[in-house]
Amino acid sequence: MILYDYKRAPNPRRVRIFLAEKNINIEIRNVDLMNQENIKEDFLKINPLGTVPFLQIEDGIGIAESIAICRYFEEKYPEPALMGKDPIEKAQIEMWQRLIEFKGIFPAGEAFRNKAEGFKDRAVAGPVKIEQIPELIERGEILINYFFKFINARLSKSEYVGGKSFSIADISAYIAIDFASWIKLVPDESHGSLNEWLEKIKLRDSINA
Ligand SMILES: N[C@@H](CCC(=O)N[C@@H](CS)C(=O)NCC(=O)O)C(=O)O
Repeated sequence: MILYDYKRAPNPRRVRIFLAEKNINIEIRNVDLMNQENIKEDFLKINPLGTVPFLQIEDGIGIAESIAICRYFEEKYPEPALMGKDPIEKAQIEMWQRLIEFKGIFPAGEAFRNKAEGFKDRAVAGPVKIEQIPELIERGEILINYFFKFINARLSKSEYVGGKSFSIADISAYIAIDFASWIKLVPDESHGSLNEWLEKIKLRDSINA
């Protein structure tokens, strides 16, 4: 089994943190996104989407999408549970996880990829050439500022994003906030609960995975 990865990219990091939390060690292979190795023929034969993370389980069986990869490991190694234990917990964690992707990770990606010089014709991940649209930078930034408020409000009522315990929703929220910092957006002191939570999350060993 091989996990295709790129150390500096946000989505593969979600999977590495998830694996570290569960103490799972697997072979990891670097795909050099900066040199566009992900859209060269060799990698497209492995994952036609041209994205990482990608988990190759065996010949002909592979999984793209960070959360689908995490789901596979959660099913195989249920402890510690990072995607909920009972129907309510599972649904709530999934709800928060999805909200974080839509309201945090996607806008951060949109603002970053439409802004960064190095992504001129790569505004969307993968093999299709897409030009940058400068207006999307502002839209992404507005949405991220709203995301900070949204998640701060949640954390003023809940110890962790998904509920009473650490979960995939915290991993995704941490990654969304880190990704936003790439375009210099950070939650200021008005987001007290969010900043307290951030300090707590940074203490976890897995976070440096
Ligand atoms: N929704 C996918 C997103 C995967 C994705 O966009 N990965 C980025 C790295 S964070 C990538 O592979 N980029 C390739 C590119 O820039 O062409 C997931 O959660 O895994």
